[in-house]
Amino acid sequence: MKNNRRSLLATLVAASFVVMAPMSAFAEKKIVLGFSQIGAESEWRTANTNSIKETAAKEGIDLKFSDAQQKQENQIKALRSFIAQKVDVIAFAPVVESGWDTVLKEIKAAKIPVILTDRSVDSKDTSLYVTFMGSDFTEEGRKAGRWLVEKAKTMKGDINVVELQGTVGSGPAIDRKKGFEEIIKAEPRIKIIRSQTGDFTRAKGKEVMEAFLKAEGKKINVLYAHNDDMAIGAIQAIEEAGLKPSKDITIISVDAVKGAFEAMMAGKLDVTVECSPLLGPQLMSAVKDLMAGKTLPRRIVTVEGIFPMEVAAKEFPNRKY
Ligand code: GYE
Repeated sequence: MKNNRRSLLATLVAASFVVMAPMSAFAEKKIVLGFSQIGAESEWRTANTNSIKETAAKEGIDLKFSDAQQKQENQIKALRSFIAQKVDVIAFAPVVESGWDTVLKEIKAAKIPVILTDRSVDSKDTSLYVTFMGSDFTEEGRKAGRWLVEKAKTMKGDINVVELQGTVGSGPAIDRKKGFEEIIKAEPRIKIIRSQTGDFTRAKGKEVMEAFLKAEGKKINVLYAHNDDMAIGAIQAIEEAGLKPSKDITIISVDAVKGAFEAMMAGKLDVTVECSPLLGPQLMSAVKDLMAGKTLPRRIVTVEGIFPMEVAAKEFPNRKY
């Protein structure tokens, strides 16, 4: 009898293990994050993708990563597939600002929280997303403008600027233009004589700079590029036209990727405004906070600086992207 009881107890304990095992596996269920990336148009974007993938792996978050190849329609498709997969959280870097309301409403109806990273949307209904984390692009434009207004003190006569804009309709292109224009107004000698998109890529930056040089030639004193990749492409065009970057044309850009530091150390780029792509850690911690029921701040701004050519060699070893 005693033995029987013992074996019954043993059976019960064993059975409870069988029941417990899948339960504990359930308790450890990974957070599933759907992330829609813009593409791989620049050094910045590659560093951003790596930061997100590496941090998700480190934090044990199950990342469903989708690359939209610079197309909004691909991003919308990816977002809809995240709804179908019932992910826990959706994050994305919207390629342009407009045209997201319909899909954002679908996500809201599915009760999935949305985090905007890097770029924002222009939706009037701000309840469609929880937070926007990323840089202040207007301030980046202002920093570029302030550097030029200061530099103008050492320059004579009219200062003709050509501008390479980022992707049409994107937050950074709109705001970097706005911030720059706001500041250069203070110095009437500074004039933007041509402004066109180079789509944030080296190839397009080079192509458009060639066209600027054909049309304006030696009249060009300054190039303001909305990112380093376009500036690097343009440097090639300037050299191929027989001119000297930085000496004949002052060059200002944004991002502060390693390629820009190399160009500064070679004396070909004058200054780059920092824009950090290393958003992985703050994104993953926001995802975890959300899942733990915490409230996130509506706006999380990345802190960043500006690097002129003179400090490039000293700063280069510290650069992480
Ligand atoms: O400056 C550019 C990239 O959205 C801040 O996108 C980002 C921009 C970055 O392609 O290099």
